[in-house]
Amino acid sequence: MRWFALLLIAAPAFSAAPTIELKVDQAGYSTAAPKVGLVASKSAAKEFTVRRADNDAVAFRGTLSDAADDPDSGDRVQAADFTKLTRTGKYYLDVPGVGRSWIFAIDPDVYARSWYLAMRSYYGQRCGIAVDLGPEFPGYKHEACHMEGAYHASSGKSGPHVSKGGWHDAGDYGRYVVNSGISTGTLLWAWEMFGPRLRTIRLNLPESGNGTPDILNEIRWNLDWMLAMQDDDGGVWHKQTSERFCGFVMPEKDTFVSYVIGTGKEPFKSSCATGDFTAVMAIAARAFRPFQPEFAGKCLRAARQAWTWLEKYPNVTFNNPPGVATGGYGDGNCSDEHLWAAAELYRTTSDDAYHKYFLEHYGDFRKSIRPTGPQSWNNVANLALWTYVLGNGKDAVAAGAIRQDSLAAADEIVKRTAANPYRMSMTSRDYIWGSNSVAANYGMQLLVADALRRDPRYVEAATDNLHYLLGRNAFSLSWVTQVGENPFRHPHHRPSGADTNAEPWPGLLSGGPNRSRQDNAMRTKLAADLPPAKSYLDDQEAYAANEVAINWNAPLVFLLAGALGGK
Ligand code: G3I
Ligand code: 9MR
Ligand code: ZN
Repeated sequence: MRWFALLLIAAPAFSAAPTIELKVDQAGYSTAAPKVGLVASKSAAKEFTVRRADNDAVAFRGTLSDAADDPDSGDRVQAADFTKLTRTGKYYLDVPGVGRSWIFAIDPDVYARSWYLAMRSYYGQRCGIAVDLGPEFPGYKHEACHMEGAYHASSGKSGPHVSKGGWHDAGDYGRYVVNSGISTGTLLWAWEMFGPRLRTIRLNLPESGNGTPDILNEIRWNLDWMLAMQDDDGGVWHKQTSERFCGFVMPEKDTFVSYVIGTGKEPFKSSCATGDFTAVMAIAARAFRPFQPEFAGKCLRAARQAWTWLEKYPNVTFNNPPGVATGGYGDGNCSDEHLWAAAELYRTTSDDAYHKYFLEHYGDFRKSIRPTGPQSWNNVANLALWTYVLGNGKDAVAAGAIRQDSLAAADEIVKRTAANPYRMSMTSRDYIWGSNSVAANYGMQLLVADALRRDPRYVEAATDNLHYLLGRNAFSLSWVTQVGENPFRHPHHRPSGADTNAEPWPGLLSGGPNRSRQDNAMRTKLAADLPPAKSYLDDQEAYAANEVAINWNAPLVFLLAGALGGK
């Protein structure tokens, strides 16, 4: 017995399984950045060590902070600050009496892999082409899908419609212009803001090596589909989906007709879709000009034409027509999309007409730049306002006001983030469907503020939201598939559910906790009275908590781009 007891005492820390009571960013921490892990435990611990993953040697010793109660999770949280540890390597946190954490890295370019996977996930979402993630991910492939489309009666047209590419929206195979709008816009912004460091990153796409940066190659796949959704009169149809969701099959096995769906009455196209389309095509015109000038010209012509339609029909909202049950992305107010269209067109062309529209209307939206509630698929006013200042909008009063609002909101978010025991920017009310994208969009908001006035606090708070998504959360889960040692594994994602691979498709962000429990899995499988941050389960059935979506991945890509090493 005696020798056995001794063995237990002397057992190296690594033999224990990691505990969810310890929370770290499972991708890791940049060498020069603040590095904090969290402890949420009933046992009152005081000391911690950071150990090397390869030999358990102690690399850092520290004292835990006092515990703070977090009402959103119900946890009592202490912080383990090891910012001073700067040696490149792989480590874990060890807290006597609590346990050890999952492994994390310290590295000058610690998010390179995560960025690659998160951005490349769009390639996996491609519709209309055979996809194969290659030798790196054997078995992750699907055949060309949804190659034929048709006009739905609600579109005002009939007959076949050439179905051109695009990305599957989410865990379903629909393609929705409104959601494509903020997703593609956010990715294009990532390019515009962090281009120098993204330019040479190879995503191993069919187009790689064609002289265009791969991030733009991937974005173009969706732009071509969006262009195909524009009618001859300039208006843009709302979505292209089947009439109802198919089962959990691979995309090429989805035999439902892929319809171009409209509003069911004149003018058939919707204003929110057309506004988002205009903005995105205007940005694309700027981004593609140096690489594919002809395509850039096509995007700009399409944007101008869409603008003309929008001026004529500013208030056509979309609701699913009878017989259609796929996603709605219904938004009752398209004036923010209209403003975004004006702002991006002005930034691209400097034309007076767009400027005039912007100046006449931006005042109505100033409250959109606020400390709670960042941009989202149905609220793009922030993007409109920011693009004006980022693009050197000429009116000093407007530009000054927007700058002021942006910095004041960011200051407030920084304060709130520092005061949150989990060190991220979410409020109790932010745990909605797709809440992880709210965290990511706060991060983006902070990085935009940093672009307006450099402030390390903004970058730090933005990165804190990234840490939350990558494991420093109530579940100690990395909410990005195949990133980190303990990622979530059961996304509501048809290819992941239908294929035979053990792990889900890589690089996808989970929707995250949803206090409203808007699906049956959440309603029936979760304990009653969970606090908002804990209203989550890693279950394929739980589409209101565990689906993935292109508009959720996009701010993650933006945030990761901001955290990449390099220029
Ligand atoms: O904004 C309100 C908030 O004020 C309120 O406190 C809260 C209470 O639940 O609700 C918030 O609104 C929610 C809204 O998302 C926020 O954007 C709604 O409840 C919620 O139902 C709505 O969910 C949307 C969902 O479709 C259902 O319509 C998601 O945003 C949207 O991302 C999701 O999109 C689906 C597509 O339709 C189909 N493809 C998959 C995709 C992802 O799940
Ligand atoms: O898979 C669908 C998902 O993409 C949507 O976000 C969600 C809400 O609209 O709906 C999912 O489809 C479910 C449908 O609404 C109800 N029957 C089960 C479907 C999931 O297999
Ligand atoms: Zn498809």
